[in-house]
Amino acid sequence: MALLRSLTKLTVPARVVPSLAIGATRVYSTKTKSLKERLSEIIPEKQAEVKVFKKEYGSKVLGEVTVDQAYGGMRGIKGLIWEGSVLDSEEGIRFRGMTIPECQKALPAATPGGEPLPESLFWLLVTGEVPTKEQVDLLSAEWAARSTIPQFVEDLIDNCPKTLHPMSQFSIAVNALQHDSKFAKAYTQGIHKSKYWEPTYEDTMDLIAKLPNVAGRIYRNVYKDGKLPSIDSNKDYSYNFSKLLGYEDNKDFVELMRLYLTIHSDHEGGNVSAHTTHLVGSALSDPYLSFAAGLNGLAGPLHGLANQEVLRWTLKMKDTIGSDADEEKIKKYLWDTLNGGQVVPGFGHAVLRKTDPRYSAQREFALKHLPDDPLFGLVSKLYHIIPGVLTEHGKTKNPWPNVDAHSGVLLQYYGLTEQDYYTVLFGVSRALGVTSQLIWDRALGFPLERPKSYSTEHLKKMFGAK
Ligand code: CMX
Repeated sequence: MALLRSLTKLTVPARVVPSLAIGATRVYSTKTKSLKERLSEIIPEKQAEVKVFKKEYGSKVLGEVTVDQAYGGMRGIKGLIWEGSVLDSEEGIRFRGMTIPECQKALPAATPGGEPLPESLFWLLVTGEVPTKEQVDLLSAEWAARSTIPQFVEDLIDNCPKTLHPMSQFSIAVNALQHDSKFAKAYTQGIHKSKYWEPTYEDTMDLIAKLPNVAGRIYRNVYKDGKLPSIDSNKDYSYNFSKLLGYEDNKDFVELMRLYLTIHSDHEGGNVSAHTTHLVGSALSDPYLSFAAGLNGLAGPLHGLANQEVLRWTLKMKDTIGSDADEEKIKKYLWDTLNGGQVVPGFGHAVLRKTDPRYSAQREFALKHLPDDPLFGLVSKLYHIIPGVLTEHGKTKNPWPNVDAHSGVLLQYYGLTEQDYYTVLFGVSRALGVTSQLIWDRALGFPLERPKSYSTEHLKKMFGAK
């Protein structure tokens, strides 16, 4: 506690970025505070901004909804607010207005010119501001100080059978952490709704801080001897997570983890994990319950589980047709997958219509650190073959690779070959994005989410169909 108290006193200058939600460029005070202090200043400003915006533009129309969209997974329906990031179908993701390469340039890194620290991305997502290195260090120390998990959660994880999928174990453990939810406690004690964001923030900070210990424990139990080192309070989040996984001595792996945790964090609000977390949170379920629900969505093969499926599919292909198979053999293997009624994992996207910049960022990393890795060579070859085959197949609206097409090859290069575990890494990162929005959901007083549904019979009557 003494450490936390002294941390919140530190002050250093902050820089400025555009506030994307409403589109205005906002100049904030240069006097620096802790994240919570800074947030306490920004929230009333944002509340006022949204109030004025809604008053003037509240009745404007965002779009219409067709019957096809109602049957088609609500694709393209504009009905959500998400402050941290906006996805453009051609350009890809922007975090608070910044592209991935812009983040790589502007966000503080552990070493000059290195990958951004995910702590800095979290600060950006929550505040809309690029933090200084001192602010980021403050956050690293605060997360390390909050990282311990209760004994009963450790026991719960230890009692899971090794055969239970790591994502199921992850979800169980996050639900169990809810035992100490400050939001749930404050709600029971009758907290005023104007103050909801504060215990939400506290839960968010605790939750993120504890994830490496949860995820690390699952990894050590399922694949290793169950013994876990302790977190180093002088190190950053990614170093500590790498340490818990057993990779802290490989500085390139730690850098990969920094990049990985940064780019998988947020992808606007409509994807399954983000939308689920937001939806469950709208019932005032606390951040643990909300995020656990999001994790269950991330565990689906059309979403986050695709990262394990990609490596599995690629290695199976390699075993079946050989690592030096020519283009014709690869194409035949692809057609066999498609004709077997299966998807080619790692390709396609519900919104994107070009190569995912998160894929490109990982490809850049591979070109820098593992240019001669044979599996990277195969992944590069597939990048040139799969889009053509998917286009010829004629179904997918986007034949280009998504984030999941590249992460496995990087992880296996450094020895993290346990594919079933890959979605857990995605989940740790996704917490940064979805919980920063939960803070804003409560700060902006978003209500219970409740869209309207119809039965087919009702729709048919509505349009006079037979
Ligand atoms: N391989 C084969 N068929 C594909 C395909 C792929 N990679 N991507 C899309 N299609 C098919 C769809 O299954 C659909 O077929 P039906 O008409 O028979 O139902 C058709 O093409 C149209 O789909 P779409 O509108 O282009 O794509 P959706 O928005 O419905 O789905 C996604 C998007 C990601 C689920 C889909 O592209 C897919 O299944 N990709 C493979 C799995 C994957 O990589 N998921 C990870 C996405 C990123 C993430 O969330 O982590």
